[in-house]
Amino acid sequence: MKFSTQCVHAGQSPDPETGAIMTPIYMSSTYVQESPGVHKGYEYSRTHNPTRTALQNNLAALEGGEFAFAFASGCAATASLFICLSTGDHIVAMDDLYGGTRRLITQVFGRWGITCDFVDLSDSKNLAPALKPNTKLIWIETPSNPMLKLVDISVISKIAHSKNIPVAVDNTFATPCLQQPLKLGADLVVHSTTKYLGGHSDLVGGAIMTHSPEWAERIKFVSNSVGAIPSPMDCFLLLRATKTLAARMKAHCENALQIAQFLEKHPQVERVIYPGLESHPQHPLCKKQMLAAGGMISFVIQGGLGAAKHFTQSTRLFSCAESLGGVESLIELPAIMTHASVPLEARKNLGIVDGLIRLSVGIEDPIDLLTDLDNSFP
Ligand code: P1T
Repeated sequence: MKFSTQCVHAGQSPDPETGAIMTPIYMSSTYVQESPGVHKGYEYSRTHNPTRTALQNNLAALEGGEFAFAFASGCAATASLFICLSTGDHIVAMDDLYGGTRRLITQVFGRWGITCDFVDLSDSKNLAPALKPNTKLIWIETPSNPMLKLVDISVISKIAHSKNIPVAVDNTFATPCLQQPLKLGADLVVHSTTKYLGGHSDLVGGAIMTHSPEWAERIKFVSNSVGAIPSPMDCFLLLRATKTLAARMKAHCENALQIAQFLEKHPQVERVIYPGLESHPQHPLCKKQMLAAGGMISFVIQGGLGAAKHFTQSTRLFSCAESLGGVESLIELPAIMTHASVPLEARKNLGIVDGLIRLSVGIEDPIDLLTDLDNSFP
């Protein structure tokens, strides 16, 4: 099956009882057993739920993995993976990351004796010198949040695997529509399904996909033990949303490319960061690794924080809000919003300056979006 067909059908079949074409929302915490221990595969909804099962089968198919596990948020998925590590283990993580992921690593798992080096893995040569005898996980975001740096997943996976270290890729920005890390050699894929997979800014969720039975066992155990699972209602909403993922991503990518080209020519813009532009330092990797460059753009406006705030408050269609990946366009300032928890020194090194503006380009008409941006410059 091709990707867009999988989006609509994978993991789902009409309800055998009624023929309902949409997977029912099984709002049930428990399941009646025929006799003690004899059941239909469902005992208790922290462990299994039929709506979640359908969603997980759909998500596994989209990422080309054997297994998928749905979580209550992207952070819950990330934390459930890090919980599989032990005190004394070391992580090598991409230096540019969602601020909440960095906070989780340093301020939560740091207290448990798990250490991490944040390394610029957009240059694969930086990986080998960062590895330690106790390195147990490589954590990548590509494109990264918010600087949209790319990491060569297959090269990093080869280096990591030569030392038996697993590679996890947060594929939230690209989605499996544009890039399938498991097929490129990664061991684990993590998503904030709140974003493009959910697509409508109406749910918070996360997921982990893998083709490794060993990792699947570990994650299943943690998911059941910790219980950071999504509700059946959220599973339904997400399953409904992934049906249109391919169609939505096409519109996001087409709109974003036009907007990036417009911003690049604008005299009041200092710098545009979009992997689909030839000016992006890793444009060749984008063409090799991704089907299209995605719906996220970062740019630096002339005039620093004052100008950035003014711009963000002037747009009419782009709403000022955290998050991304919904059908509606959003605008935000990473330095004081999504990445405020990143230490100032790290923000400076990464280029998260006060004038950096991040756009999540929606699927509205591109003419309207371009007009909105054009009208918002002072
Ligand atoms: O918000 P949550 O569903 O818990 O997902 C966390 C997360 C994980 N990975 C990436 C790449 C993310 O961007 C996020 C959340 N990001 C935002 C809320 C944001 O505005 O960047």
